[in-house]
Amino acid sequence: MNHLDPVRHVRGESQYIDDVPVQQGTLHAVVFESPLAHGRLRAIHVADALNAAGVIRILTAADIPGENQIGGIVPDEPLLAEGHVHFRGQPVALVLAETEHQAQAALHLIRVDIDPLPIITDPRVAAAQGELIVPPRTFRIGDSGAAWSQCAHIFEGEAETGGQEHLYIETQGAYAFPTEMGGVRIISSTQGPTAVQRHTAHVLGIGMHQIEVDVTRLGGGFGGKEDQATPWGALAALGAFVARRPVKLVLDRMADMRMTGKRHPYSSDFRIGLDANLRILAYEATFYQNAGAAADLSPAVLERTLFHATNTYFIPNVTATAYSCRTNLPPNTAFRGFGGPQGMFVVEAAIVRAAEALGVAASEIQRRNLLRENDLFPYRQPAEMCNAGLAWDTAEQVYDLPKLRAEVAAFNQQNEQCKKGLSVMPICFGISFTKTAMNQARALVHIYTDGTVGVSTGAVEMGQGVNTKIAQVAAQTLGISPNRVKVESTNTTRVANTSPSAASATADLNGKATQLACEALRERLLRHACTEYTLHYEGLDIRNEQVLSAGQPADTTWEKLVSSAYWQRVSLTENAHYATPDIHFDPVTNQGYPFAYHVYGTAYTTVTLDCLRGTYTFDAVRIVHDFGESMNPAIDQGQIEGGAVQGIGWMTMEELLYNDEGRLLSNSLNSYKIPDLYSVPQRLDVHFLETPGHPRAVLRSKAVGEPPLMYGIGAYFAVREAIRAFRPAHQPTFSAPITPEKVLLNLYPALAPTATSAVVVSN
Ligand code: LUZ
Ligand code: MOS
Repeated sequence: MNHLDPVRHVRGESQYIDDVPVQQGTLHAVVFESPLAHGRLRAIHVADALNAAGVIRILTAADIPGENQIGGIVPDEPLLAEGHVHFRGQPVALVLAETEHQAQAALHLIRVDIDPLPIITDPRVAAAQGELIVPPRTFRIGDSGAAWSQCAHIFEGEAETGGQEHLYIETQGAYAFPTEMGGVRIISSTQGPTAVQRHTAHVLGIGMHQIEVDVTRLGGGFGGKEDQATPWGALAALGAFVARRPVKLVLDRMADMRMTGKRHPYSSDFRIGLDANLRILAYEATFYQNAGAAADLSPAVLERTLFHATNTYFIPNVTATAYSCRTNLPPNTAFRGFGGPQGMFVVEAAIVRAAEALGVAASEIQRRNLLRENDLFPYRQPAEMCNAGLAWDTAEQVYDLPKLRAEVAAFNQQNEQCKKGLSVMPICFGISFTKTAMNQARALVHIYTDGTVGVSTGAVEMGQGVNTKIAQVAAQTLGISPNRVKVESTNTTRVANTSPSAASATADLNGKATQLACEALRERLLRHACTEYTLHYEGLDIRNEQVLSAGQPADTTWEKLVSSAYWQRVSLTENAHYATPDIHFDPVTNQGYPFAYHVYGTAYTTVTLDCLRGTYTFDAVRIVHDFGESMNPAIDQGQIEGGAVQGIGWMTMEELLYNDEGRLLSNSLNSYKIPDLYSVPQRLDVHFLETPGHPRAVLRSKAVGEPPLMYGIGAYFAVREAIRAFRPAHQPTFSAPITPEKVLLNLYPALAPTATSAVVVSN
């Protein structure tokens, strides 16, 4: 089945927030941002701006009727700054005007008095000063301290990964409408409609039942709208609540880049110990997460870093500790992989450090330490239905690793100015929200009297194709054509208390709920058929909209059956609840069984490096991926391709830069480079690993959202290999992204800037 949306997308018919017809009386909102990264907020002067043409109101923290608080895990984030400012771009005031242009013009007339305070942008500096968001966490198995004495080889080092801008094509935004009895209806570009509802109710000081949030689709989310759609929804709602007029708030691209958080940069230390046979005996890692100025989702991201600290390897003695460090940057947030990629980069760096020092291929160490069936992760869940070895072996066979290696070696022999590099990147990713309670979903299914079907769930469509999958589940379970099924907007009034569409788990959770609802309806209709047409329940079925009795067409069709059920007053509506079975996790002991299952895979990345210019081209990324029994291979392959390229961008060209004043320098697409047609791999192969899938995955079709991003980590190590082909004795520091500039500095260290030639960036 094709993805339902792309035809509408390319025709421009799909509706995003900015396409919603503007209602008469709508006010346009823009946000006044803190011009400083840290300080005491003494006064906000709005009188001049209030006199500007078209300006209706300017709202500050003092206008908030409820509590000025939108923190999720930790209540440390005001909706509008009060008393202090903690990052540049922090919302301070909301201007409401008749037109967006008038609102923008008024921004320049607002002045604030701020007494500057010291600014921290570096997570290690924050940790040294005790600026932690939550107490540090440690995952431990075995006794790494005692294991060092048994190691034949021990290596240590540091590894850094940068942030990443989500760059969803649709920027953040919301459109809020006052409703009767003091409520608000919000159209929001959010992955988490319930989060917008809950926080808005809290800010307005009213019940959640007074707030309705509706989401048709997003133009991309990638984690950036899991928590951080909330401020814009709440601000628009605040405007609508106070002014009693509709309020539209859509960030322009540069405002979005300045004001919103991104993937967390990490700075980490590692120590790895191996025996004489290259088995990893011990691993210690310390992670410093740059959380930004408020907790947001950082503690959960930090936890997932620890869950994935050993990637797809079995290591018997592990101590991994993580610090969530408060800095004066916008609060960093969920981004595809959710801390997992940052943890996996460090263990891969440790393996590469060992391999380079020992003069063996990194893949030799990787292969010998792959997880096997029932090996324990440091959090004590066993690797069950473990496909790590199968994915590795299949890649070797399908893509002929020895031949690829020989080609790279031959090329490097024959070329001096260009060098090739090849990396192997095996991955393992746990599927479920690590907070067990979030692994629940509901589906509300209506069958209409003409036999068409409406399905509502908590799943948000953001391009990933979840609506198509839900329509498939409903159609397959009911025995009807997907053309009869409509997946409705995600709406908090129809389906309540939803988890965000996140953690790769959306299709599993909402698809399973849809399946349960449709199974109940199907059974009810078949029971009705028994009495209505005097048939035996055993052997009754619906296939292709035909009722079958013991395999033979009965004298009724789907349409007739539905209609007769209605006239016999049989309910054609079902609401089902699904909660992932078997999972649990204790955040005190850091042990349990947190994941429904794991997804595995292996990627080979080949790069050609121009050693004169420092530029590189990815020749090929060759992937073997564990889809289970894919229910939609076209959508799933698209997720793998997109994820891999997004990961390559993070590891190579996407360089997020803040200066010491906490000002974003890479603040537009002029200065922040993402993969385009010219920089994607020339060839991207995806091989479907043949496995029976997993019973906790919807229709045994495994989650595909986040795991492929981590194939992109291979891009970093492929470029590093190519650098070392040019300068064999050189061991670059582990610092991603490995931009062409960093490549050049590694190829020609004499080019490195001295203190006196430091780059000056003007305002
Ligand atoms: N969001 C969340 C996530 O709240 N919990 C998670 O475990 C998670 N994992 C991946 C992506 N988003
Ligand atoms: Mo996400 S990083 O699954 O919102």
